[in-house]
Amino acid sequence: MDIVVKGQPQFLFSVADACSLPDHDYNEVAFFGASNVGKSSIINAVCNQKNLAKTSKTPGRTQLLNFFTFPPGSIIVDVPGYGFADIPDEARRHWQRLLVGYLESRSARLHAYLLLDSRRFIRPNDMDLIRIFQQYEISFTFVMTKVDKLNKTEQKELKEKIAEQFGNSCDVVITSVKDRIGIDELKQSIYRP
Ligand SMILES: Nc1nc2c(ncn2[C@@H]2O[C@H](COP(=O)(O)OP(=O)(O)OP(=O)(O)O)[C@@H](O)[C@H]2O)c(=O)[nH]1
Ligand SMILES: [Mg+2]
Repeated sequence: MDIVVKGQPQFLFSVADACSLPDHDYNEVAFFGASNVGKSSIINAVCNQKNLAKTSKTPGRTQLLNFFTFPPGSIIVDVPGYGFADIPDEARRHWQRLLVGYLESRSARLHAYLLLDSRRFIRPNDMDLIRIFQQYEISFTFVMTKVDKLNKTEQKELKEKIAEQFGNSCDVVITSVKDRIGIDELKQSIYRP
């Protein structure tokens, strides 16, 4: 399949299983995180569009990888959220197969953004994913979301908390889509993952 990345960011296609993953020569970055953490919202923010990636108040419904162009040279992937309490077992297994298949096929070239809710910090599901990233040697950046819900002191403590747990060398961007904090920084890092 020929993928052309130019003009404005646009939706490309959705992929439901790892064997239908497209091949291409662009940088690929993917947004991971718990349901409702703000993945689709942040993709819309970096793309400067309101409804490119679908956002919702009912988490955990879609189990598709959604691909978008991010001109001049990147592809963005919106990965289905995890950790939604009522998800049926079959859907959970499907998600795991999709995720592992995706990471296996992309391991050498992918940069991941792991979104964490600033109020909740790292949870067991996030830790599981970090281990999978490490297993496949996927480089990743922590993206703290919805920081508008914290006061300034709490915002400062966030970086320290992450550094305490993962060392100073890890990559962290603190963001709020609502107050447009950290969005340009994130955008720049997508150009140069
Ligand atoms: N206050 C605040 N709310 C936000 C922010 N970003 C997203 N939200 C809200 O959080 C909710 C979930 O956002 P989504 O972008 O749909 O989250 P998601 O991670 O894509 O969720 P799933 O696709 O279900 O996994 C929506 O109601 C958003 O409006 C933010 O920076 N600040
Ligand atoms: Mg979403």
